[in-house]
Order: sequence, then structure tokens, then C-alpha cells
Amino acid sequence: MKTFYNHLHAQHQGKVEMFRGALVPCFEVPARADHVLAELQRRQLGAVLEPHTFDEAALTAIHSPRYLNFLATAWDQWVALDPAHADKDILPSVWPTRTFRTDIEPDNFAAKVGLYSYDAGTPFTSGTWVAAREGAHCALSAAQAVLSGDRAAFALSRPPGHHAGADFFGGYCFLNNAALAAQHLRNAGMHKVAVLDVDYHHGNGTQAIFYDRPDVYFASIHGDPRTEYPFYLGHADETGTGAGLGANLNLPLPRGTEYATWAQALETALAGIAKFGADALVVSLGMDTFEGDPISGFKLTTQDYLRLGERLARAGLPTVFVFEGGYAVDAVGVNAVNVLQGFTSP
Ligand code: 6XA
Ligand code: ZN
Repeated sequence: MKTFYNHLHAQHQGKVEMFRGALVPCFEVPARADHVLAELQRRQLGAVLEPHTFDEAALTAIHSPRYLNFLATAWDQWVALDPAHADKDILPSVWPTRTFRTDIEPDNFAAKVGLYSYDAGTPFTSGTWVAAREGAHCALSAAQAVLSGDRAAFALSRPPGHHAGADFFGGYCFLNNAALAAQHLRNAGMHKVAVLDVDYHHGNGTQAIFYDRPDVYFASIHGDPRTEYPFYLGHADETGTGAGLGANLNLPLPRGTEYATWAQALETALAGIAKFGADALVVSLGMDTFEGDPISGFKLTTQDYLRLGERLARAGLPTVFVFEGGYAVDAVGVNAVNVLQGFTSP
């Protein structure tokens, strides 16, 4: 399996995020991707390649031009406010909630940041745009490899993507890599594409992007949003809207869930995808379902990821894997590569 590796990922390196009233060191660190790369190379699972470059249209297929323009210019705007800002991350602190207007982009920079975000846990740094854009190109390249006939491909990048919407960032995500890959498959003639999100956290951005569409099915297994981030989306009664009704499947599970129960939800998700009649599959591959994850609550083991990979292979679809969360840094490489290994050589 080819891996498209974001060699610019470490340019995104947040210092702190807001957690329970304090600024704490970021969980989403460059070492995460480094460990996955090292394990891929150790097991010689396939070529590790640089991504191709794609033009702006591949991004505007999912994200609004206004939002992309903000991401591309945010750091310069921030430093222009005060040269001392160069040493500090941008962290959102004010947001338009119900009753506020979002159609006018404010001139005030903090207000602008709030318009395009939804939490204070997602620092924007000097290299965020460059890293996120290259990551999007990794996801698009992996989709392209599958379109060219590869059975599967892996986009190994950070920052992750599944919380990013058409015009907002949050949950450590800026560009929705899985959605970009799915749309790229659609544009190239795959009639129906499914996104399966196995990250611990609900992929609210991906769901929102495709919620009214009948051509992209979104299925997600995640911690119950009543207690787990991102809290405000991911309930079982969200089944799609308009032409997209029936093309969204949420399978929330309680903290403490082990693989036996989790795997039943996986069967439900794969049955939904089979019934939908997908031509291709995009997997949002978050590894924060691991029992040792510091910010999550499921109990999957390192061995379980081999089973997961095997089961995904049996779905029999051309498959694009996109790296998402997973913060047990020392284990994330072995766990992620176990999924890919289970998929390729069960
Ligand atoms: C709150 C937790 C963000 C979760 C990010 C994640 N700061 N999403 O792993 O999949
Ligand atoms: Zn996650």
C-alpha cells in the first residue's frame, strides 16, 4: 500500500490548548506522525511518497473561498497586529453563537478567528496553513492512487481533518482531508462514496459537509456526544437531510467500550455502507480508540487493530485511509500500521 506522507507536517506545532481553564501543552504533536512513519518503514508496508500538488479547485470543492483565504492569510494578519505575536499561537476566544450574524466577516482579527472556529483547543501557528494544505494534497493523492487502480492508499498527515467544516476549524483540524478525498473520488467518476469514521470523536465536520447529499454516505462510531467531544453533534437520530436523508449513520457508544461491542457497531456501519452501494471507501483512521489514549475512553487493544484492518479489507472496496487522531504517542505507530497490515495481509 502506498503512503502519501506530509513531510511538512511538523510546521504545524501548537504550543498550548485550553483545557479546564488552563493552557496545557498540545496533545496533537508532530511525534505522532513520526511514529507512524517509523513503523511503516520498519515493516516495509509499501512505498512512502510525497504528495502530488493540486490546484485550488480541489480545495474549494469542499471549503469556502472565504475560509481558505482566511487560513492562507491568518498568520500574516496576526503578526501585523503586533510583531511580538510571532512567538505566540493564535487561539480563538470569542464566537458567534445563536442570534449573532455570520454573514459579515468582521475586521477585528479576534472576531474573524472566532467566525471561522468553534473551540479554544485548536492553536493556529506560523506553519499551520502550509502543513494543512500539504496534508490535503496527501489525501487527494491517496484518492488519486485508488482511482488509478490501487486497492488502497494511506494519507499520513497532521493536523487531522474530520472536525473541520466547509468554513470552520476546531478539534485540531483545519482542512477536512477525508471529505476532500471523498469528493475527489466523486469528481473522478465514482458514483457513490462512503466515509467510515473510526476515530474516537465524532467527525462533525465530515457529517456537516455531506449531510444533505445522497452521493456520499457518512458512518461514524464514536464516544457518545452527551459526554464526549465535540458534544454538539453525533447523536444516533442524525440521519441526513433532504436528498441526503438516510445517508448518515451515527453509532455513539459509552466510555469504556471494548472491541467486542465496538466491532458490533462496525458491522452495523459496514452493513449500512453495503446497502448504500458504495463504489469506494474513505476511512477516517483515528487511533484514539486505544485503551491507552490520554484523552479518550474506549478500550481497543493493539491486537484489535489487526482485526479492524482485516474486517475493512473484507468490505471489498477500494479504500483510502486518512490519519486522524490518536494521542498515545508511543503506541500510535504500531496501532495505525496494524490496521494497514491487517488490511493488506490478513
Ligand atoms: C478537545 C479534544 C479534541 C479532540 C480531537 C480529536 N480539545 N478528534 O482527536 O478526533
Ligand atoms: Zn479523535
